[in-house]
Amino acid sequence: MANNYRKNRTKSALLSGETIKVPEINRVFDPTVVETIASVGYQCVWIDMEHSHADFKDLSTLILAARTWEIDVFVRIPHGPYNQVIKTLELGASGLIWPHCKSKEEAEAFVEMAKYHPEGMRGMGGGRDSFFGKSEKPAYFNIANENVLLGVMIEDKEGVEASDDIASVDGIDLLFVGPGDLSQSYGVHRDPGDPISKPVILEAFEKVGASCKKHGKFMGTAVDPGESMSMAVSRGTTWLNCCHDVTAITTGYESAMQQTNHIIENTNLL
Ligand code: 3PY
Ligand code: MG
Repeated sequence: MANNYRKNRTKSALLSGETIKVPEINRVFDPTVVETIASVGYQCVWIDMEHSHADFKDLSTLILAARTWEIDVFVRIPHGPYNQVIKTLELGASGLIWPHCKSKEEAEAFVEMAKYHPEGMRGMGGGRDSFFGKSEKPAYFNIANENVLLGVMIEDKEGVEASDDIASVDGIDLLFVGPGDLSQSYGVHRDPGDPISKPVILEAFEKVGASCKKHGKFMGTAVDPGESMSMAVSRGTTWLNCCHDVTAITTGYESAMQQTNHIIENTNLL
């Protein structure tokens, strides 16, 4: 049974040098959104439980939908207690993103909660990811530890200052720069179209990038396709949150309205 553990394809792709495009679901928690995302070729999806109203029932349904298309689910969990970590993993998430990480100790505590012994002390449950407890032990513990992807968000001055120490923590795979909160932390206005262009943010970004490089960790960020994305890619970012549900829906509906208006205004009646 343990050998049937669902492999984390996104983590393997990152390890083999690929750059991952990550669509976010932040507000519309319907399995159809997951299926639509998978149908256009994304290999994973990010579900936000930090800012959103999604609950664990929503998450369970979304993960099932993702499994029908064999895509990975990464969940940005609330900056909160241990139970949020293990419940999300037991539902079958391929990885977790911990917001507002400010220190090495915090990153270590996160790994401790999310990995089984000997890498951590994750609690023993009997969820979907362990075939409801029927997986073979200890093989399952090793496979779960190896497959889970753990990311921490660097989105505060303190996190940038500690980025070298944070990146040195075993078990952390990804340092993800959140340009919105980071701008706030540095007291600069976030330009929505170009959020990492401000010199102080770019400098912070480069510092985090250097820490990732030094410790062999992946770097991620969330920017719409544009100048900031080019800056991020040129500095070694291989995890790109590039779109979210509300933007995709808005853009699609807006564009259809504009095109329809154009046709109405430019078509002569026969
Ligand atoms: C931020 O920019 O603060 C984020 O959290 C992006 O996901
Ligand atoms: Mg943030």
